[in-house]
Amino acid sequence: MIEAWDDLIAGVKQGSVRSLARMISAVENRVAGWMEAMKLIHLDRKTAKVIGITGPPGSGKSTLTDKITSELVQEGLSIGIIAVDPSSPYSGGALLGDRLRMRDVSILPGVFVRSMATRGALGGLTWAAHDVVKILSASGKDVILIETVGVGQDEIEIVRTADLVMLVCVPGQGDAIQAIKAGVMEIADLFVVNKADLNGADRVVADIEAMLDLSSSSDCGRPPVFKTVATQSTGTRDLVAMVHSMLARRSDERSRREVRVKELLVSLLATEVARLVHEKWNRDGSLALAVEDVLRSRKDPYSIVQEVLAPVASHLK
Ligand SMILES: Nc1nc2c(ncn2[C@@H]2O[C@H](COP(=O)(O)OP(=O)(O)OP(=O)(O)O)[C@@H](O)[C@H]2O)c(=O)[nH]1
Ligand SMILES: [Mg+2]
Repeated sequence: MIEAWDDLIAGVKQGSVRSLARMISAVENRVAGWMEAMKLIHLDRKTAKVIGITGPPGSGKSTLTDKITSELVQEGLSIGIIAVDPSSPYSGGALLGDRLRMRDVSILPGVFVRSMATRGALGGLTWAAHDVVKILSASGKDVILIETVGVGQDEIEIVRTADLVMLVCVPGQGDAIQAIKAGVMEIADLFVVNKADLNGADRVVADIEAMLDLSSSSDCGRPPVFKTVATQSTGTRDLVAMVHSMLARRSDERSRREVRVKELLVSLLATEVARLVHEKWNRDGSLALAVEDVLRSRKDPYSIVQEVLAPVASHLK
C-alpha cells in the first residue's frame, strides 16, 4: 500500500492528471496510509492561491468560475477547480448541468476539475476540501477556485479560509441582499453582481454599497463591487485583474493563514476522534450494544459518550 502511495505522490508532484485524480479519491476515501501520504504532501512547500466563489444557487458561480479560469489559463497559469456539489434540494437538477459546463474548461491545458459532494464526505467536508487543496497545490496548480453555494455552514467554512472570497449576487431575487445568508456578507472580500444584463443590477450594486457604508471597514479595505455578465464574459477580465491586485497586496496574509491552520487542526482532530471511535464501535460491536442499552433505557446516550471519551478526557486533564 505504502508503495502505491509513493507512486501516487511522485505522480502528483510531476503533475500527472491520473495520479492527481487517484490520490484525491484515495485520500477522500481514507484508504489506509492516507494520513502518512498527506504528511508527505504537506512537506511540499508549494502553495497555490485559493479563491472562494460563493453565492446563492443559480447566481452564475459556475459560469463565472469557467470564465475566470479561461482568463487565468490565457495568462499561462494552471488551475484547479473544486466544485462543491450541494447534494441538497437547493439547486435540484443543477448538478448535472454543472458537470457538463465544467467540462468545457476541463479540456483547457493545466485545468483540473474536481466535484465534491456536500454529503458523504468522510470526516467532514471542510477538511476534505483542504486535503484536495493541498494535493492540488503539490501538483503545481497556481490558483485553486472553490465554488460553493453560500447556504450551509459547511460551505461557508470552506470558503472562509480562502485567500480571497468572492460573493456572487444577482438582480431579480427580490431583495438580493436579504437573500444572502447572514455570515456570508462578512467574509466577502469582493462582490460580484452577475447577470448585469438583467434589470435591477444597479439597484443591487447600490444596496451592496449602502451595506458596506454601514459596516465598519476591515483592515484590508472596502470590498470592491463588480458588475459582470458571465455568459458573455463581460467584466470578467477586469474582475480577474482586481483579483490579482488584491491577492498581491493582501496585508492580512499571516492572520488568514493562522485562521486556516487553526480550523484545519480543529476539524482534523474532531473528525479523527469520531473516526477512531466509530471504528472501535463497529469492530467490537459496542455500537450495537450501546444502541440496545439506550433503547432498553439501561443507559442514556450522554453517559455512553462520556464513558467512551473518558480515557481521552482524563488524559487531557
Ligand atoms: N442572463 C444571464 N444569465 C446568466 C449569467 N451568468 C450565468 N447565467 C445563467 O444562469 C444559470 C445558472 O448559472 P450557473 O453558472 O450554473 O449558476 P451557479 O451559481 O453555478 O448555480 P448552482 O451551482 O446551481 O448554484 C445558467 O443558465 C447560466 O447560463 C449572466 O451573466 N446573465
Ligand atoms: Mg454551480
